[in-house]
Amino acid sequence: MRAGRARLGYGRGTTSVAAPFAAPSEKDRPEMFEFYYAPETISLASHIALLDAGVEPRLHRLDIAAAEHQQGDYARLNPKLRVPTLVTPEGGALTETPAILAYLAQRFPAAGLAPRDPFAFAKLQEFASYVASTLHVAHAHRMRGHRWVDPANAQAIAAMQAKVPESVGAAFAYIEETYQLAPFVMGESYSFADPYLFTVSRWLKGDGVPAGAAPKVEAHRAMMLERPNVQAVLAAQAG
Ligand SMILES: N[C@@H](CCC(=O)N[C@@H](CS)C(=O)NCC(=O)O)C(=O)O
Repeated sequence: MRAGRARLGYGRGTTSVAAPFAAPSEKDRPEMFEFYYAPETISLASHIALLDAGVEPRLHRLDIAAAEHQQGDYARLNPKLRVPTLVTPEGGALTETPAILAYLAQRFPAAGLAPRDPFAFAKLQEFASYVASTLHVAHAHRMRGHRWVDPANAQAIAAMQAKVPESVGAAFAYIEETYQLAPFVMGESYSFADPYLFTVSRWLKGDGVPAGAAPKVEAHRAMMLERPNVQAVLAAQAG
């Protein structure tokens, strides 16, 4: 793990009634966010939203191929053994992309990452929930079939992989038909749906979805690539 200056898990006990010291007062808390990510994963969405919110987190890069997310302090911080994890100045670790995105939108309302109207906010959550629970899960069947069947069952693993172009393609077809994507997912206003869609749309080719199957999504990805925060995050994650 690079950049290991974080006190991993430092927030876990500070809010506990059993903590041996008083939690810092609101004004004394450091405005430092710690962000744990791995390149080319879903953590890209939260990373972009952090910059959109004006937050420059202390970054912690994890090497998934080396299983760094399954070991040591990180495994204690996020026992689900996944990325991303955001450790907040409030003192707690936050996981699950939709939760991180909604938190940033509410913590930094001036960034305009979500509408304030409750129904419009719920529609945004509807999009994020669909991406997390349907699209992302369909995508995971390509590389992570062992989550659902015995990895020794090569036939079952291959059958799950073979279904990915269709299941991921169907999820993108639903998004293509349902959302405005003109220019942003929800229409004229940028929201946290945009970095989220940008991130998963980078998987289209690898998941075997035929080129041209989702032209609005492809145009959205090209538009997002022009945004300085997207470029900055891609450069930071590549470096
Ligand atoms: N529901 C979680 C999913 C997180 C997730 O599955 N992340 C993947 C990377 S895209 C991961 O950490 N994979 C590591 C592994 O499966 O060992 C979210 O939306 O944040």
